[in-house]
Amino acid sequence: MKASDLFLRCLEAEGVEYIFGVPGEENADVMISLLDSPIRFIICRHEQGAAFMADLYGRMTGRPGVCLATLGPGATNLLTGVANADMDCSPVVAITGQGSTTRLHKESHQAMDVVAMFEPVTKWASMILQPENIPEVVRKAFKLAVAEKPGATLVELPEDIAKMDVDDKPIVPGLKVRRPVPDEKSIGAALELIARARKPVLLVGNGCARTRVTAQLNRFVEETGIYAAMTFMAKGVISDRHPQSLYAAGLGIKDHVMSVFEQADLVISVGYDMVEWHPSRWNPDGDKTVLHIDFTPAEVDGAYRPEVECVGDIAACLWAINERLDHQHRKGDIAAFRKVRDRLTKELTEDHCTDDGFPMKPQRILHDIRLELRDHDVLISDVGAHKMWTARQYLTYEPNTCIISNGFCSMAIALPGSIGAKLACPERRVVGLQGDGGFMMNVQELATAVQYELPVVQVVWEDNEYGLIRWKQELGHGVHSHTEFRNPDLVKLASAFGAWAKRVNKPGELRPALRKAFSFTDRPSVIVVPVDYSENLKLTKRLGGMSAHQ
Ligand SMILES: Cc1ncc(C[n+]2csc(CCOP(=O)(O)OP(=O)(O)O)c2C)c(N)n1
Repeated sequence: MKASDLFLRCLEAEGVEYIFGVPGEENADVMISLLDSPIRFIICRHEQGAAFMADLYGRMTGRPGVCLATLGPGATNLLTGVANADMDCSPVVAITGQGSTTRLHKESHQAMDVVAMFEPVTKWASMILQPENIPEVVRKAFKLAVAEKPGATLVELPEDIAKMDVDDKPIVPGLKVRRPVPDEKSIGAALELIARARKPVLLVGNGCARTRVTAQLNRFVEETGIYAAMTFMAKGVISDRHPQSLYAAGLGIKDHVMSVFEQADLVISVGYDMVEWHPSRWNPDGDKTVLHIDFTPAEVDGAYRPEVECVGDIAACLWAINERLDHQHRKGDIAAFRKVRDRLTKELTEDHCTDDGFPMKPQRILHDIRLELRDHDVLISDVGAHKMWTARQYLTYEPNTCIISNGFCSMAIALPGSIGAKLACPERRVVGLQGDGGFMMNVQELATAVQYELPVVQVVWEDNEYGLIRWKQELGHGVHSHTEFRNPDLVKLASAFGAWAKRVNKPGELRPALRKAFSFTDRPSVIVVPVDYSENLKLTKRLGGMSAHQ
């Protein structure tokens, strides 16, 4: 058979349902081979959009999302989305074309070293040099993409290799590889630390959302009475309804939850990636006792010096700890932490949540969206001031239902990401929430949602500005510079794509607009909501300062 046919058979053996991409000349053989494959190709309008779709598909399913681009400019366009998936630990396999191997040693049209370009933003990147290597390269790319910690891989298929004849078969993935369990002694040491602690707190990270360790974590929380703060990417791992949830941590603002970390004599980090919230934020003197529970050993950092590391499958670590809990580990009610929870609960459920002012307050917008989404529906935040509000304010009850890209933090993920999430979970409502800056950055993918009749709902916070940048400049410098822009009429723009679009003109219109948007089964919607960002500085003033890195 032709090498490109074998390539497709290998993707099919991996269970690939969709490839998101933009084809080029150098992918022609793969594209023609697709005609005889059950895999559905989602034609995107920009490779970055394709990578974000694959990112969200991967995050929602736990199976690699697949994106495709051509060589040179197609590959560079793909890069941002692939880097985003890698830093957020979403499994993604990126496929790029390449010129013939006979011309790669010299100056040649569009040919650049794509593998080298992707090496810093993937776990593994490789060119297929022989058609006989296809089964191994594809299997390895998929295996590494899902292995803890998951991330992105790249497979490059040069056009002359894709055309060759080959007689081979895919390597079919074997049974699921069980993850290693932690060392017994480390569990004993962890139990001792917990027994000694008077005010321990859990810091729950991204690793808990993707492995669904919720059952063991909830059991631990129940049996010990320990309170839990979630990073942005772990929102919902312990439900915000749980009386021991301290909601989200990591805002960079001195939010109330910080006082818990100040008082804690033991921080139990579980599946925590420091890319989300640097330990110097919650451990400025580097002297806190830390218990590290994760798939991998702790990163070396002056502010993160775990006394004990339990390394292995997170659920297995927690199970092993849970099985040996006794009265020494039961902390009773830590009154100071309960007060923080009570204060946050009041603030997050009452302050401005029903405010009638217009433009709408961020708190009211998120409150209204929450009322229209069921527990398992999905909200995907973009990156900007709205992300800070979403992280703090959007109460989350199940893992992976409030998706906040918090590693690479690229703008413009929400719209394409919602397409990937909807294809992965067609039965759920999917909302992409973004600023007007992020919306305009990948607005072209609205055409993709229209073409594939996907009822994804975009909520666009309109302030005619890069709001977060203004917020931070004003905090750091007392003034702002070059943050304002002029938008087109976003409703007309969205309508021109074929989406249902509506501008909210008073607060009471948002919920009916959302309901109308959810009533469509075959059409995307865009709801433009003017937002009152004077709340930004008010929030930081109330809480006291903001960090530089978010
Ligand atoms: C691709 C990319 N470019 C630039 C940035 C830096 N950045 C972070 S937030 C932001 C402003 C976002 O503005 P907007 O989308 O309108 O959202 P808002 O802050 O107003 O809610 C910028 C420019 C980024 N994170 N990603």
